[in-house]
Amino acid sequence: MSSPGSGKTTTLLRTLEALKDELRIGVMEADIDSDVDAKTIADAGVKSIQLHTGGMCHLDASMTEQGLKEIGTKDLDLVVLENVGNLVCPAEFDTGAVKNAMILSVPEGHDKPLKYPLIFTVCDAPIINKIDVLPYFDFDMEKVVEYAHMRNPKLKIFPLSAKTGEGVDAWCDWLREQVRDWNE
Ligand SMILES: Nc1nc2c(ncn2[C@@H]2O[C@H](COP(=O)(O)OP(=O)(O)OP(=O)(O)O)[C@@H](O)[C@H]2O)c(=O)[nH]1
Ligand SMILES: [Mg+2]
Repeated sequence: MSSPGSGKTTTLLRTLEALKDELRIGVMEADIDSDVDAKTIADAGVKSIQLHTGGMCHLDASMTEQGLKEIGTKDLDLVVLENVGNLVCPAEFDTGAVKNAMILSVPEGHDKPLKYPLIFTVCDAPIINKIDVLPYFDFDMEKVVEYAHMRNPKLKIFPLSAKTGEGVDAWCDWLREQVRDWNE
């Protein structure tokens, strides 16, 4: 989950690059319209489908269920669902996901956990993306961590750049751990 353009698809591409040789991964891309993101993922050689919400700003569990039937989970270790770009509605609906990650990108500002509390409360792992542009923004990394932990002290926070790859290893380690724990 994240705002439009904070880097869900780009982070996913980096993640797939790191994990696709060890895990069988499928991607379900949700958007109001178009199949741009599903094509981007398919071009990277990963199984993907596009879900359309028909104008709605979020996915719900029944749409996820339909998506899982379409993609077929028999030969997959991990299915990733990219929700519609929005910091509000996706947090209000349970997609049925085992774990939820969200992305806040540096240009959006460090105050977002104060202004959009629910998404930071319901997610397990916030990613702070676009750290390569930190020199150009008044983004306070200590404050964002403090504000996010006010919402949920258990959050594992991953600052990274999907563009340069910095910080992606720690995020992928966490994801690997989640898949291992789930399969045990
Ligand atoms: N500088 C920089 N740009 C990035 C980074 N990650 C993504 N971008 C750029 O941000 C823009 C949006 O990235 P996407 O990955 O399409 O974002 P998204 O969240 O999937 O967008 P929607 O699916 O439309 O909500 C693109 O121009 C990316 O190249 C990053 O770490 N650093
Ligand atoms: Mg996207």
